[in-house]
Amino acid sequence: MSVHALVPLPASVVVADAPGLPLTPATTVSGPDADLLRALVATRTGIELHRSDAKAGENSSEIASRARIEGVSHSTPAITLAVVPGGAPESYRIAVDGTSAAVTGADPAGLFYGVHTLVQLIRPAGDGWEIPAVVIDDAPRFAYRGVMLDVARHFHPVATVTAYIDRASSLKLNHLHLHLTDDQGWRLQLRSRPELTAHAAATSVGGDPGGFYTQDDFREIVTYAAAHHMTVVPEIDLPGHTHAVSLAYPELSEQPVISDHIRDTVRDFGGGMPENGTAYDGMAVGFSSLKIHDEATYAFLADVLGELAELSPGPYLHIGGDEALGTDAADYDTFVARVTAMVADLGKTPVAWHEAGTASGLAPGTIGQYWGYVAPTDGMDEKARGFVRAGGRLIMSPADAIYLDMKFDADSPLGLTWARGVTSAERAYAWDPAAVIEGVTDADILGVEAPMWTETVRTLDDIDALAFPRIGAAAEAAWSPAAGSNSERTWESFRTRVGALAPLWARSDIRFTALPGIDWARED
Ligand code: TNX
Repeated sequence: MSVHALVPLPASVVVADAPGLPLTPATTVSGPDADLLRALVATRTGIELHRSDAKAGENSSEIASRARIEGVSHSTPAITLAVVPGGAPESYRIAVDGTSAAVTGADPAGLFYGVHTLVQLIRPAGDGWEIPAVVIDDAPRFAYRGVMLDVARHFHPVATVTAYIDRASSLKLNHLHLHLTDDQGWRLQLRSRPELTAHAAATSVGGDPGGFYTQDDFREIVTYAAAHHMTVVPEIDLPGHTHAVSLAYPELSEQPVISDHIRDTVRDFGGGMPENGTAYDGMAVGFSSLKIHDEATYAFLADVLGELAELSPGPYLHIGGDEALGTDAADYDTFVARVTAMVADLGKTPVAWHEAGTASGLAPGTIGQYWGYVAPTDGMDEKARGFVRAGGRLIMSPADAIYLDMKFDADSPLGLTWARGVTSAERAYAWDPAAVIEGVTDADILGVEAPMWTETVRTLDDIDALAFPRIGAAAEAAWSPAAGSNSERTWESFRTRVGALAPLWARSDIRFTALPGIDWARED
């Protein structure tokens, strides 16, 4: 038997030629995350597992061994969950036989991932359900495994963000990068600068409604993410992508720089020309810039970044830096040096898009996010290497592979095509993070992130349609052993494994797109 519906592929799977564990209402579950597992099993199968409670004073490994013994001696199928410290961070082990399943995580995140793997293993057996007999040992390749959601081009309410956290965390992704500001809107309420959301949050692309997160909303997202072992990485995109700031603070903004690209975008996608002080609802990029030589800009950023650092418990603050086409190159360098230093002084690690890698004076240790192609063009690889030279590492987000906002089908109204046209599931899969930039190996790579820009994306259904199944390829690039190191780490295997997740996704209300090339499983 193959490794069934496992995505991302675990480091080691040994399938036994033996009966699996029957899943019935009599099957018991104990230990931390028992309620999570019960909820997921109910979604997948409709079965309400029986919770066997801990005895007074028992620790988790005592519960595990007692339940194992009880499970064997009574032949009552038993699932035990436990945290047993000692292994690699986020690692877990699953051992399933005909009477018991034990999931042990090296830490709470590892246990959480083990539970999700166990749920992926569930399959129909006769009239019921079972978990096949298997031993899995698993640990991540990269520490940073992310998704990005652009809440600026279209605002997405808290409920959409938490639903995306559910989805991403179930695939072992552990960072949620929120692109909180752009030309079209400022989406985070700040006490120090209330004018931002008062004047610059009302609309989205295409004249659609806008919105913003109150501080409580933002804290709710951070807390929900943490409960799913995800860290929020907030981004304030600077010094370009800042037209919205001109609605609240016109004195901080340069006049828009109108290039041929802007004229072409208006011709192809509609929308008006950007005009300072007026909400921008088009899709052009690269026309706006903050004033680089005005101290008021840095007073503004001290407030914004300072408050964001307070609100955000995670180690990273993303300062954007992409497509600052309206900012002179020398000014851009000055700005990047100054703002990455501000972030470092706040005790956070700055993250920036790869353009910033060329800036002399980049704060040491700044993380770069590469968004060029799998085969780099236009010196984007050299820009990315600048971060490594400055003592930082890279987050790999190759646009022609894992930009989830690229079209999956030329005829769908969803998505864009600038990154080498339609991105098939196979193209999303067939790349390796350490084979993109010459000289950049696993040690230089912090991880992998799949961005979702939302120019064309209005709803959770739109997000699902674009993200699924290609997000599975991104998760595998981030978590699984490198391509070539495992016989199942191939497109041929992935297309079967990811297709086998269709029933789980359907029952979880994930509106995935049944892309061609994948063996979609049916369960009637
Ligand atoms: C490029 S990738 C952008 C975004 C757009 C995106 C659309 C990057 C750092 N910037 O401003 O939304 O393309 O795919």
